Amino acid sequence: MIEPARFLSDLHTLRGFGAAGVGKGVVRPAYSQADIAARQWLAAQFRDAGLRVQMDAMGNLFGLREGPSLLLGSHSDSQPEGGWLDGALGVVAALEVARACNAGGGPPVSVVSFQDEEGRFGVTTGSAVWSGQLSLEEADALTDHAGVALGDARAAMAQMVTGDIDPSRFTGFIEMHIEQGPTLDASGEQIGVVTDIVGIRDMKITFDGQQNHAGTTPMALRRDAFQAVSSFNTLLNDRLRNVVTPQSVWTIGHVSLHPNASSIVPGRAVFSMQWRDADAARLARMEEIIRETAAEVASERGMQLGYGPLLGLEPVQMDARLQAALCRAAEEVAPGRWRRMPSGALHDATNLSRLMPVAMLFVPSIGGISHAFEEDTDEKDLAAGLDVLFRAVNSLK
Ligand code: HGY
Ligand code: MN
Ligand code: MN
Repeated sequence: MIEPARFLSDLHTLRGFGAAGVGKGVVRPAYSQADIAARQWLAAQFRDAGLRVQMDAMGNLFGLREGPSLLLGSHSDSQPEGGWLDGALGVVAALEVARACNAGGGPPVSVVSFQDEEGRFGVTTGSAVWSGQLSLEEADALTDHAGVALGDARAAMAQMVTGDIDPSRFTGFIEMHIEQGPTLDASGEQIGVVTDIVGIRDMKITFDGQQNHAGTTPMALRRDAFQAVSSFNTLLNDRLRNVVTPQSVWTIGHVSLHPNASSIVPGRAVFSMQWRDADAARLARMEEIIRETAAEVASERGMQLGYGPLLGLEPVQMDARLQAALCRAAEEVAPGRWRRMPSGALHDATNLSRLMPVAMLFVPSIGGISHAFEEDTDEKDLAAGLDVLFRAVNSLK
């Protein structure tokens, strides 16, 4: 049987790798010392659960049952400032269910923690490579905001790598996760069964103007890269309004100004442009508007315009049979207190849907907060989610 106390204790132990900030915050980006230490600890737990530990070249960590098995898991890397549950919950719940199934004669369950789901280098990078969406060579060339290449970063984990893991050994994938939004918390419900996951596009945009003296350069003569970003943002918000729905989102989350000094007109701005929607055609229309607006601002303000690679994932549907198993289990554990819902956050399940049937379940996020140190979930809800996962897995025998 599952042991909720052991599961919660493991979650708190995992939080200890990279614990930071207020509340239960975590700083554990992909390939950092904290991430490597966490994966070493997870590998030991997988081994103790009777699983065979394997890691591929990207750093995706598996605990394998022999023969065909159902794969459960998520990721254990974090955002630059993250919470203790985003990803970690799905990995530790998978470990607990695998332990219970192995010890109690349940169905064969394997466990995974994917690498760089949080996109230090890309978008769900580890599972994108494992699923064949991205080659290892392409991934190695991706750089983080500090200019470090993934190929160099992953060398820090090389001693743990054992080799490739063949996806065809798995019969399906279920990922448990926090909702990371306000829906379940606001409605007082305990479980969300995911119907589909939105699509995403992400690229870096560069405006190159002219670095100059902030005291002597007349306003009319400036080619100020920050002013270009500011104008782009205002125009874009206005123009996207005609094509988006209330569920469409776009974010400029990282801006790097050069040389970033009070008395220098910034000559260069590099910023992240990310947008998400459930409809691939709308994602494409948003891209057109983004590129048109950037080109217009560049020409009006005398900027050179550059784009990084366009990264993205398509919107995907969850598997009907696995979803039905989760719905039945949710009704047993939380009668009348669960719902079907889409996911506005990205997950490794998107990439795995190319390889096998996938499904996801959510538990509430207090105040709808995630990708922040304040991220949290009531431990009763964490335990309820674990119970739903365990029951669903057993019903799939
Ligand atoms: O950004 C996301 O949706 C995910 O947490 N990586
Ligand atoms: Mn996550
Ligand atoms: Mn996340």
